[in-house]
Amino acid sequence: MFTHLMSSLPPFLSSPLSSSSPAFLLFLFVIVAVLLIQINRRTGSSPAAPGPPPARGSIPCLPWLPVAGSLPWLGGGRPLHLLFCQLARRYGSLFALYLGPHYTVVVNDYQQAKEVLLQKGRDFAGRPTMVTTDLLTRGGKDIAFSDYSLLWKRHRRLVHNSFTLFGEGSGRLQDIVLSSVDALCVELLSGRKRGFDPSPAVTRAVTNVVCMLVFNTTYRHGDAELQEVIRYNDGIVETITRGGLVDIYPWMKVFPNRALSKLKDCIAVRDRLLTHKLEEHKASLSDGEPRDLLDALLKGQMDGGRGQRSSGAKDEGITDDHVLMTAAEAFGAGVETTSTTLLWILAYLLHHPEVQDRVQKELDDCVGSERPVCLSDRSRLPYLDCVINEGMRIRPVSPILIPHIAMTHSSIGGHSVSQGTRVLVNMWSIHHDTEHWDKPDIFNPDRFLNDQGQRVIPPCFLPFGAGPRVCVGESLARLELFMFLSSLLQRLSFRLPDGAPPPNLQGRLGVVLQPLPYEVVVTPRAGWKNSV
Ligand code: STR
Repeated sequence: MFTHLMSSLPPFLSSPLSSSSPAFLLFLFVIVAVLLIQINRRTGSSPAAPGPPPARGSIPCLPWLPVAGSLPWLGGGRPLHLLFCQLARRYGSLFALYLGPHYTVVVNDYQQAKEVLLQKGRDFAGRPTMVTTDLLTRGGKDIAFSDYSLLWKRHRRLVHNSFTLFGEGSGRLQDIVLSSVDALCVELLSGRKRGFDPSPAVTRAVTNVVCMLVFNTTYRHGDAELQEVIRYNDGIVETITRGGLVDIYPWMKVFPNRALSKLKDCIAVRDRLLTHKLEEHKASLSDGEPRDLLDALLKGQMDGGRGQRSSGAKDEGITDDHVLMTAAEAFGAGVETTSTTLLWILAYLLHHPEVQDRVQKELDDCVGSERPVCLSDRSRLPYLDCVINEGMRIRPVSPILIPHIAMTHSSIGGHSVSQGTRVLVNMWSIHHDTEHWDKPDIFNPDRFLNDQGQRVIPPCFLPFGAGPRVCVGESLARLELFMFLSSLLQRLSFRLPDGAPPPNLQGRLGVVLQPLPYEVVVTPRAGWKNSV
């Protein structure tokens, strides 16, 4: 890491000491160490910070070095969620470590997660400042990464209200998904008969749905603007790995950094495109129904602005920047999470053809092949819902959620936690806890059904998080997953290419937990009357 760093140091740092000399390395190390110790003192985050009663216990904390934090003790290489599970077995379900300079408490157990997210949700609703997400969100003008504040709450409410316009009651999302599923089926059926990677087609279809929802644009296959959107989005996903280097070591941003410049380039492309859409929307905004999320946000911004002005705090309202960042985030989150979840579920269906058969039987019995599935069929398709839930349990797209920050002095499980401490909730370990789940590593959708065949949702199933920071797009995401999966399985069957091994289920942890690429063979189902 340091060799790479040295080779890219700016000229003013490489003189008078040669950038490759050991003396320079030592000099750099000492400067950084001193700085970090200072920062750490100022934030006052000591591992066993004595707190007011009743919380006086100290959380077991891994050793740390001023620069590398606890990382040298962690046995590198493993994805963080799995590493945390391993550490939880050694140190207990609640432990602390230094991620770089940041004292971080990790929660691995349902009761403690409930405390952090729900019972003391307000205490822990803060977000840390991170280099990459600050760039991505213009310093926290979004929902997911911005710190807790009154403005954030108002902004979040606006986004929530705008989302409900497209949810359950409106039928809008249903029509949008149905229109893009046709094209997806055609594309999947034209794939190589010997097997192909379904990921580009699925991502394209989901991107199309989200474009329609956010700025009311549909793209034809191969459209240049759609390609550009997919390219910049991929670039952001690739360079914004949560817990990645720059976010652990904020000082690294002063060095030339290829990932950071790529991220900046992608953000510039995104901003150009979205600003154009925003201007178009402003120019054509009418009093009627909002055409899309951007319209809804603009209308809400105007209403909210009025309320704001009357309370006297004029410049603290929801600005154009907020609207833009919300649209960008709804877009990024909508694409990444839904496409990844669909690809995980497909991967598991290839491992369990009997589950696919059972979903298709349920669809045949309840919907048939004469008409498309619609949202109102959902209550009659319990098994399909269970398959979606089991997919999100066994491979949550966000296995350690987004980091939380203690906004005040508080406690978890009787242990004191001082203000400013980072808190990570390891949802992976909660979703794989043998105390709550029978054979958690097995894909078994039936665990979401009771003896009478009705759906049950165990309380420790929290793929969208919970509390004040719960995913604001949860119900849209569930609707979209239902519409996509039901429509696909009604029309098509998925199987492994002859002789191919089933998909690797380990996954790769970046900003979301993605399946590794795999191949499928897609065939049309007999009886499906559509043109596909
Ligand atoms: C994906 C790429 C992009 O263009 C924009 C975003 C911003 C929102 C992010 C999203 C990302 C990845 C998935 C996130 C989402 C906010 C909530 C969601 C992190 C980086 C999850 O928590 C899974």
